[in-house]
Order: sequence, then structure tokens, then C-alpha cells
Amino acid sequence: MAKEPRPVEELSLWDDAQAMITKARAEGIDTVYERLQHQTPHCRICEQGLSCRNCTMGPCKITAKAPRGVCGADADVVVARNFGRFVAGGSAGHSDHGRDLIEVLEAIVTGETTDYKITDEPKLRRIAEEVGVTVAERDVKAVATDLLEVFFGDFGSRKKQISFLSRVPQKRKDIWKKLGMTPRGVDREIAEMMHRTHMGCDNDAPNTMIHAARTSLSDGWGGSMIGTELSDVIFGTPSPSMSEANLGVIKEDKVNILVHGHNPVVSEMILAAARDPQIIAEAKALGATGINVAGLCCTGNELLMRQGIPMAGNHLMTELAIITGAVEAVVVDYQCIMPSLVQISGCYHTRFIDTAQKARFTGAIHFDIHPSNALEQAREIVRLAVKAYSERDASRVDIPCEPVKIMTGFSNEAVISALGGTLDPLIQAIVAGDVRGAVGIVGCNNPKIKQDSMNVTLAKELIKKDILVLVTGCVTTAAGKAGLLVPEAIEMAGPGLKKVCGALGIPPVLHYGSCVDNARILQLCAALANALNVDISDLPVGASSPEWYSEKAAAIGLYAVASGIYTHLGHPPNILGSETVTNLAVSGLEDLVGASFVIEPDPVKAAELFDIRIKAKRKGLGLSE
Ligand code: BF8
Repeated sequence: MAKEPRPVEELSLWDDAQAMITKARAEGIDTVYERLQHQTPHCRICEQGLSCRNCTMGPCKITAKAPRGVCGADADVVVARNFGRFVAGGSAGHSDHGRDLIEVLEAIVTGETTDYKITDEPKLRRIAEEVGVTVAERDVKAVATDLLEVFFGDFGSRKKQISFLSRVPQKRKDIWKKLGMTPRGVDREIAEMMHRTHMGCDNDAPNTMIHAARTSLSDGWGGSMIGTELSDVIFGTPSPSMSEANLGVIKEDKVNILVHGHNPVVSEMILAAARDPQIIAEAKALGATGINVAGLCCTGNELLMRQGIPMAGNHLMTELAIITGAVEAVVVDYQCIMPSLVQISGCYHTRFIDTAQKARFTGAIHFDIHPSNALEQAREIVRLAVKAYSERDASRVDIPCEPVKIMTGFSNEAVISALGGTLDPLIQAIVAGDVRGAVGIVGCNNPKIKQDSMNVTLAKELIKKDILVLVTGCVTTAAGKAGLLVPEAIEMAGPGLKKVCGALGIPPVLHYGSCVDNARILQLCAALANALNVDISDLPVGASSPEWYSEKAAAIGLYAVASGIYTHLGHPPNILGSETVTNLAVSGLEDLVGASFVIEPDPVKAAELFDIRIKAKRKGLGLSE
């Protein structure tokens, strides 16, 4: 029997989402919510991480009646192996993204492309110096050539440790060394994770988990950090600017192009092509007033941070944005792109365009984009969108709201510059207790959770307690829609945060970028710890991913914990089938790395837990409340 559709008020916090789910239902279009209903109840054994498909003696299900798989693996081994592979998948995603940026830098240096250039040369020189490249009196291309060799090397097998460990406090490095957790090379740790979890290898759950942590560290301090830093070098280091968010950024009178995915390499070119006066004139000739590029998910965050483009939405808005009926093209690179977008685009005049050989979608229009042809291909894509505008069915257009204002662009460089060139004022504010601590709220939406309800409530609760919030990824649009990303949001903050942010003219919730940019938060924590001569685990900081769903989010959570940051998840990964693995995650890691996960579905209670943690850490540093 078909299940009754769930009331839209239970599915999302937002009016724009609820309106579009209602429209989709009226038009007979299934979204993620219907598909979730069709898929539930989920298999309990899989949910607990107790199913194993790693060999063909199985697949096996570990149960009370059959406590070991055919090979003899018990619940602990199966759960740890599954979790290890889950983290490897996430680390691979972020880090392969980082590698693509190195390849673009290489194409710039060799002259293979002129579409991209080195935009922030001082930053290139600064990071080159940090990782041991000789910089003084050398031409920028020579420095860049050496730097890309160092970064390519960070993916390989020849190093004892990845380059950006130069940023990690010594106490943290000592912990990693003692545990055998020092990340050596990104590809090496990922490959070793796959090896260890092959049948007959690592059959000791805690040992597997240590390597999962090492793998995630190679992402956080390796692939992701390289991705962020080189994106800044190539496209510019973000600085504060204003923009807008929600489905109201889609414009009825314009050709609307949504960029979706993660890597700015393609989306930056789409934006450049959409600003080409010749193509704008072609759009106007068809009756549009211009071309509007808006962002979805993390490629949206990348362009929002650097170019100020508006955000149409986060993960669970990607289908709903198309349902406005006013989107001419969705242009994607990779990651977090629901395959359903192809079918939903097909219900309208919307062109769905994929651009990466490693992320093809059946039914999509494919453009094979490389550094050497990027801008020319982007122009063709934008022209396709312009042409589609003439096919738009005005009777099916519904843009359900007006956009809200948001402030963006908080790179560490921008923050330090706003503070007068050093972190000292921030440290003084922490010491004085005006800023009691900081929490990064990161990650996704998950249709199992009312969209953005936890993301927003947690952020609001924390700022009330004078805890500064940094947001990345899909929490950005959530915070923006809730009015938290504007300076006026200090009215929702506690007195200390209100004073500090008010004086600086910044919001109490700072947009720190995409998910890959969580590396910026790691770098900030390391810089604070180094300045205070303590470990990261001594700082009054935390991390949270309330509505996470992806392998990448698991990798982020684990590298945060392994870096010494107490990390909240709104729901558990599929590990509850093993007491050993679960206990390690929520308490045992505290003894090993000075931080652990905490699972708490109630965001108000989660904020209280952060409060307790921050109090304890402040006390440990000798700071009063
Ligand atoms: O890259 S786009 S859904 S995985 S948070 Fe989550 Fe959003 Fe994906 Fe992180 Ni960014």
C-alpha cells in the first residue's frame, strides 16, 4: 500500500522548501522525501554496520544467532572495516578535489592554460615558504613549479609526513607519532585503508580505527588543506562581502544558471562566461534582462566566498530549486549531486550539464572540461542556457520568496586583517571571556532530519552563550536563511559576543567557506594553540555536524576529533553494532587523542554539552568565566 506523503512542515524549516515540495507533489514529481519513504524502514543490520560485502564467501550479516561471518570476522571487525572504508571514501573525495587544483596550477605554470592564473601571488609565496620551497628572489613560476611538486608529493608514498604538518602544534604531532597516526601521503593512507579492510588483514577493530583516523588526517591537513590554499592562490583569497540566499535569488526575468558540486575550477569559468557582454547581449535579445549565476552546495560556497554570487540553496534545496521552473541550466562538477536531478531537469526545460569525466550522469549533456579548454567550453554551456530560456514555460514558474542578505568571505587572512594583523585581539577576547569559545558547525542536510532545524537551532543556542560560530558547507545557507550571517544578528548573541562582533561590524556566525575549507578552521585552531603554546585539545573549541550524511562528513568529523577537537554529530554513523567501536568513538578516543565524538539529536542539549566542554577547557587554561 502506498504510504501517505508526510506533511511538508515536518520536512523542512523553510517556507521556500515547503512551497516547492508542495508544487512537486502537485506536478507528480518525486523528490528525496518520497524516495526516503519508499526506502524505509531501513535494514537494521546495515544501519548498525553489521553487514559485510567485502568478499564472495559472503555477503554476511552479523546477528545474535550468527555472530561471525563466514571468514570468522565478528561484529567489531565488520563494523570497523565498514567505517574505515566509509572514511576512506570521504577522504578520497576531498583530496582528489585538492589534487585537481594542483593540476590546474601545473597547467598555469606550463602554459597549457591561460584561462586560469595566479591571482594571489603573495599567498603562493607564503605557503611555498611554509612547506620549505625557496622563495626569495625567485620568479613566481619557479616557486609555483617547486610548490606543485611538493604538493604532488603529499599524495604519494615517499614522505614520512605530509607538508602542512608544519602547521600542527608539536604536542599534537607527538600524540600522532606515539599512536602511529601521523599522515604520510594522502593516496597512501587511503590505499592502506582499503588494504587493511580486505579479508584477512587488519582484524583488530581499534587498530583499524586508528588507521581510519590517520586516513582522515591526510585529508584534513593534506588534500583538503591543499585544495583550499590553492583555490585561494588561483581564484583569490576571500574577503568579507555581502550577498543573498534562498530560492528568491533565482530571477524570473533572467537566464538562471545554477552551479552545483564542489570544485571552483569549472564554476568560476561558468561565472566568467556569464559575465561576457556578448553572451549577455544574446540573452537580452531573447527577452531576458541578464544572466544570473547562483550557487548550490559547496561549489556555491566557493563562488560565494570569492565572487559573492548568491546561494540558491543547500543539499536538500537542489531538487527544489529546479522545481521553481525558472532554471535554464544546472552545471555540475562532482560530489553531493543527486542523480535524480537529471530526471527532475527533464520535467522542465532545464539543461542538466555534467563536466567531469569522473562524475558522469546518464541522461546529462556532457562537456569534457580541462584547464586548456575551460573558458571556451563554459561559453558554450552558458549559450545553451540562454537558448533554453526561450523554452521556459512561464505558467509553471513559481519563485516562492524574496532573498535574504548574508555576509560572507571570512578566510583566516580576512579575519586576521580585520583584527589588525594578528590574532591577539581574538585571544584577548577569549581570555576576557567575551568570546568564551568557538564551534564550527559544518556539513550537510539529511532527509531523515527536518531540513536545517538542527543546524539553525544549534547555531542560535551557541551564540546566546557567547560562543562564536563558524559555518561551512551546507550549514551556510541554513544560517543565512535564519538571519544569522548579517552583522545585525548580534542582537541574538550573548553580551560578550555582541560587544566583540558589534565593534568589528561582523556577524556572530561567520561564513568560513565550503566543506574543503574546514581546513581553514583546522589552521585557525593550530594558530591559536601555537600562540598560546598549548595543544589544540586544550582550546575551548568544538565542532558539530548536526545533519550530516556523507562519507566526506565522516572524514571531517574524524580528522577534527583526531586533531583534538570535541565533535558533535546529530545522529550516529553506522557503527552501533559494535560496542568496541562505539565506545572508542564516544569515549576511548578522549584518552588517546584528547577528544571524542558526542552523539546528541537534540540541538539544545548539544549546545549545553558544548557549554560544559568549553567551561572545562577554559578552566584548564586558567581562564575565568
Ligand atoms: O561538501 S555540499 S551536502 S558533503 S555540506 Fe554535505 Fe553539503 Fe555535500 Fe560536504 Ni558541502
